[in-house]
Amino acid sequence: MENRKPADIDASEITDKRVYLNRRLFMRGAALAATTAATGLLYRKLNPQPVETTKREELAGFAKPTSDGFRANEKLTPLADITNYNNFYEFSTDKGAVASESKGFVTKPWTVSVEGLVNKPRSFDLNKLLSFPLEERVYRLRCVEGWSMVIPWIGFPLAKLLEEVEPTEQAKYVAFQTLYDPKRMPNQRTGVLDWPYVEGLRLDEAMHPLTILATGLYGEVLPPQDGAPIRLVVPWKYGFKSIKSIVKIQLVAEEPPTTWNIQASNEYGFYSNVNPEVSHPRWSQATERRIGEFRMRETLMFNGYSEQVAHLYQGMDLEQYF
Ligand SMILES: Nc1nc2c(c(=O)[nH]1)N[C@H]1C(S)=C(S)[C@@H](COP(=O)(O)O)O[C@H]1N2
Ligand SMILES: [Mo]
Repeated sequence: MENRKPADIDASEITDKRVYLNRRLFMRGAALAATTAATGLLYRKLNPQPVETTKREELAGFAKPTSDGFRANEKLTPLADITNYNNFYEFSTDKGAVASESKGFVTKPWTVSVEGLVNKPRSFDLNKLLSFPLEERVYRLRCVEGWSMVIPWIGFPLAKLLEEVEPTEQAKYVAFQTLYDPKRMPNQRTGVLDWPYVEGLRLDEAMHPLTILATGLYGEVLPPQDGAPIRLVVPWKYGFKSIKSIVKIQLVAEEPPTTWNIQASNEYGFYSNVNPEVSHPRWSQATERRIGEFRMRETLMFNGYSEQVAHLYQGMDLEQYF
């Protein structure tokens, strides 16, 4: 694939591989595929005004930070690590085995039903979801177990989807649900968690511009192990809030139940904001190890997104609401 000219790439192949990405991102993918100067020139001739200017190499080393927090100024975690060190209990509790256990996970057809306290409840076909304008966001992901990654997600703000269904005045929280289908998610045959996996956000957290629904990463469609075809990403919260393979989103009036809180309520609270000052009962949350590094890093309040999100929790006791 890398050595072929864009003209050699079969149209159906492109549709299949890139169907999740909007034109802007697809163009960048095509540009990256053109490795020689000659094909690069041909590409530029055929496409005189490419909008996307970020090259993968730039992203990997020198992603410039943005004041809105959309782009972290840190080296990206290699794709191989992002796709081979996963938490996704529906497939395996072994982080190294999720990739192989989820291989071939069928995500077509797929619908996400958005319902509850809304004026316009609606089922969104995956194609409709993929037609939302996609953006690339480089976010830190901090797992509650103490490791972290820096991931170039592709997705759209959750707020865009919620605006379409018009939450009513009564809606105060958003509840999310993963697919329940033990035939396709074999580890759901075990009782390791209460299925389906569920998560929740307060409505203002859900509407925050940093909160996205991701459909891709590293310029490619989201691989099964990372939550295909659509998963939540809330960069200032511990990784487990980022629920994968979502099929249902409900607007509700009361704080909804969440999987890890059901599992161990003294260890995992509803908010689960990254907070180096509040320890997990069995370990400190003050430091983390970036995957691929050996040294420990200091964990930052709200995972480094204080400037953007601290106001959401003003006046709240974060030890009580952990
Ligand atoms: N449905 C579902 N979503 C899930 C999980 C899971 O087991 N099931 N694990 C969570 C945890 S604990 C983390 S740290 C992140 C990991 O995301 P990643 O594998 O893409 O890095 O996914 C979260 N989302
Ligand atoms: Mo996690």
